[in-house]
Amino acid sequence: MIVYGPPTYDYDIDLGPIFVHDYYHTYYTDLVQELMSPNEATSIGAGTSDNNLINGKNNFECSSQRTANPCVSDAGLSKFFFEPGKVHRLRFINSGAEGMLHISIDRHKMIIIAADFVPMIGKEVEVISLAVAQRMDVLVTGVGKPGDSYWLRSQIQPCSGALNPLALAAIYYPGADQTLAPTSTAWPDTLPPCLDMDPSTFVPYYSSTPQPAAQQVDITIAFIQNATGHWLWTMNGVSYRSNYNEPTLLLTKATSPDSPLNFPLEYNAYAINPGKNTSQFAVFHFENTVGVGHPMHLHGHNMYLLSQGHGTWDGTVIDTPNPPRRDVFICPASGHLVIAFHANNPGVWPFHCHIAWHLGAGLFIQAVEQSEWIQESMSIPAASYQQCKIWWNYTGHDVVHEIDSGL
Ligand SMILES: [Cu+2]
Repeated sequence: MIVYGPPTYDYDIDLGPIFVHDYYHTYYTDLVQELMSPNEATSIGAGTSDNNLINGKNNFECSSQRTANPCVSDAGLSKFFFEPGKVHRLRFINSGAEGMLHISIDRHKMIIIAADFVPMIGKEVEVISLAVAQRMDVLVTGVGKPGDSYWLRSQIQPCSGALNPLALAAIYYPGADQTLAPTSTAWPDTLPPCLDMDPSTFVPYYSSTPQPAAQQVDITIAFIQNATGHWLWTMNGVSYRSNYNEPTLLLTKATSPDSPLNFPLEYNAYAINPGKNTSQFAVFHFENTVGVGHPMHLHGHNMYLLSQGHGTWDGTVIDTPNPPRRDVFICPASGHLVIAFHANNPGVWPFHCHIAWHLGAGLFIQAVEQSEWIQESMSIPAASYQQCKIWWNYTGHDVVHEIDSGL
């Protein structure tokens, strides 16, 4: 789905969404069962992907399959078409499970104009970094001539195991022989692996600066073995586990505004109530004790980046107006992430790592934002209640097989 907002930069040709992602020939539930198992002592929750795709395609050598599945070798690559001298808009989406990507187009520079749908002041680069769940819109001028062809490259970063880390797609100019593979060479990739690009890359087009926060939540991320030896991710010592029968929003509604919110521990619920009429900004501060990074995604908001890097937070923040603002930032390996957000959107908002098996093994919290607003002035739509009733009825006579956190 493309949402057309007010245009910030002109372009000639919209090539539409381009899905880039790692790909596994094993089902999620089988992978997560294996990764959480007590036998996986050293996995830190990382699987090995079979392939890396661009708009659903990349060649694969079936003899390298680890499990016997129906398979066609060299099934083909995605193709894109550029016009000489025209400006093309490419809308990259990392819809993968784990792999962080570096993406580039041989001989063509890209101008970043949006990150996670937040319009940015145009920034020219040769390579972009895209973690799981991140999106980036770029403009590319057709510097080739008729008959030319070039590679579009998407490279899984070395923090993830990958049988085929490089995905290729072909870009053809008019008159090019589409039966021939391009022979172009890649830009040198000088971006550091498994990290967001430098914060100076992202200057939001519409300037906005967070006010001092009235509330700060500190969260420590860890990877532990529970009593049965299974591997779980924890946030402040608790691994998230969902209970579909008792939704957080309904529990919030059922609590009187005068009473404290009281959720089961495994809900990982944090009340965000920085005040209705005073400052309405809140801060989340993550310390990652594990040597693997996490693309942290907050629902319902664009976040302001305050600090991000290796090692523990020293308390300093990006103290410039209009800091980077988007909805996924990486919390680096053995590092920290500090973000601010405007707590003016009452609701129950997930804040989680977007790596599938980290989320599935509990790396998830819920921000219960402005609970008084929810209790006093929000109403639950009848259709939502109806869904709950159908679910309650179903679980009254059937057991739901749920081996992960439920997310
Ligand atoms: Cu993670």
